[in-house]
Amino acid sequence: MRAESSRSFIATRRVVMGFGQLVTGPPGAGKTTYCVGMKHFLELRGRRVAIVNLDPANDVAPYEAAVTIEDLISVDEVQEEYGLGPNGAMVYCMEYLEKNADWLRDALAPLRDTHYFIFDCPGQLELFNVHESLRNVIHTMMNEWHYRLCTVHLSDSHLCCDPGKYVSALVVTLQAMLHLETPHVSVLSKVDMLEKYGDLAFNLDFYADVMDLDYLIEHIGNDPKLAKYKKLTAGLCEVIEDFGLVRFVPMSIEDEDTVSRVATLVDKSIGYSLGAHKGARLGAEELRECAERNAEEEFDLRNGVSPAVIAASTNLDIQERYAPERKNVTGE
Ligand SMILES: Nc1nc2c(ncn2[C@@H]2O[C@H](COP(=O)(O)OP(=O)(O)OP(=O)(O)O)[C@@H](O)[C@H]2O)c(=O)[nH]1
Ligand SMILES: [Mg+2]
Repeated sequence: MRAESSRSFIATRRVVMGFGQLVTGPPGAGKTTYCVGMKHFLELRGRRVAIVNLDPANDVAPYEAAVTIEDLISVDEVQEEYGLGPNGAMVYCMEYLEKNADWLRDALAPLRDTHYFIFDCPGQLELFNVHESLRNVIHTMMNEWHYRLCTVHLSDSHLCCDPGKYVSALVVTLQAMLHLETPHVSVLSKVDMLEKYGDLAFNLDFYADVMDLDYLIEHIGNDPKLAKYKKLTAGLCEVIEDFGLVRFVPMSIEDEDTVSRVATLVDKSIGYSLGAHKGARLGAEELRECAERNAEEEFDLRNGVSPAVIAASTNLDIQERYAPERKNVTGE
């Protein structure tokens, strides 16, 4: 009798899960390009991937979306019907999506058991930093529909070339992490362009690891054009350091190693490696075996080297490939 009731308890807990990434970031950060590149990367490794377009202004997307918000609402229609500007219309579209979240649930349902989702999100900052609708839809997906989602937040690496812009990228990224409350991988996109973008004051790992920001404040203080922002920058840097949450993974979509690094971090953050879609239906014993196997494989791959050391050496590799060496944080 007891065995039967515990079996039925386990049965009710085994729900079909969906897995995926929400791709966010400011306009032009490379979100749509990333969706196409990551789909290609994962498909070559045998994963079935569906891109979901959640950007109602994405009229010439370079992919065939499995699901697109344009079947529900489009920015052009809203602008025309309600006389709104592009920003207001986008906010309206997200509120409409929230009110019609069932549409999204039904559109994803036929694919969730077989496909991994990549959600191409709009670039309007307030939608993932302040406004509630997109966040509420994401939370409904995670908490009610049992999706495991990781936000991949892109910031264009050209922002590293200007200390003020870099600090603003840190603030926007932190704000998105705190607002969306999902597992989060922050990416510095387009690192292949670093050399063309101009001079970096410090090595790439300084920007990627968000090292001691006092050096950045000092650097701003030494520049007559930026000196007046020193106090403001110091205040913002203090907030960022107090939270201690923001780190970036440098990535170029054409560089397989860097894309692989992002994919691995995302998989770990949502437990995808634990038997993929089947993970939701594995028993406790199978899950334990799966986790042990993953840990062993990871240990072999790292050959006993700590993740922090691996990350630092990878950043140096990327720097060598795409940007001439700069000062280290001590300015030498
Ligand atoms: N060199 C280089 N260019 C890139 C990379 N990723 C994206 N781009 C380019 O950056 C530009 C903007 O990319 P999109 O993917 O349209 O950016 P987005 O974030 O989707 O833009 P919105 O949807 O307008 O917010 C395009 O010209 C891309 O080709 C990259 O890794 N390297
Ligand atoms: Mg786009």
